[in-house]
Amino acid sequence: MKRIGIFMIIAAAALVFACATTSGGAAGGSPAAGALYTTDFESGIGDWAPYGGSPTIEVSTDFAHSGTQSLKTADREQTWNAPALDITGLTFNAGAYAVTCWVLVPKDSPVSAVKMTVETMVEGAKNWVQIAKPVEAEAEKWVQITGTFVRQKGLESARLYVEPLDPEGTFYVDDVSIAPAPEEK
Ligand SMILES: [Ca+2]
Repeated sequence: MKRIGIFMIIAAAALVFACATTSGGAAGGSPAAGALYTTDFESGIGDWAPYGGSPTIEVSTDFAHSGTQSLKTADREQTWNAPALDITGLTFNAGAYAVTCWVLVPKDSPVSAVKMTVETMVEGAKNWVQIAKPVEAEAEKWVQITGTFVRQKGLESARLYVEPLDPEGTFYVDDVSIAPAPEEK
């Protein structure tokens, strides 16, 4: 009886320690509060798909900004051969959205700079809106890209993509976040 009591105390203490460790780790790496969408590509590719032609996109352990995985894009032939995410449903309400991601370019890649673009459809007309200025790439160093997407009236669809300025070259994306933002004046 006594032995069981001691065992239960040890088990309870271990459980408390495990919970404390887990919540502490999550708090340390959590994205901006109130984010509508985040991914760190640790659980897979999610809803990301190739944009424009057929670049290869896949979760990779070559480089990671968080955890051990990021999204690799290769086999590109045009600047817009990129990884894309349909954000039509995420930006349901009118307003502005802060979008951020991290990008890494490997040493042998010709990618010099990367920006973010949203393909929009408004009343049947397709448009391509640059939502983040190009950020210069540095070999094997993560750089952050930040921008603001303003949802227009009559928006029918929106697809976010991470777009290099160069038509060829492999690059990696990690830690994408979309959150409501005050409109830029
Ligand atoms: Ca990651």
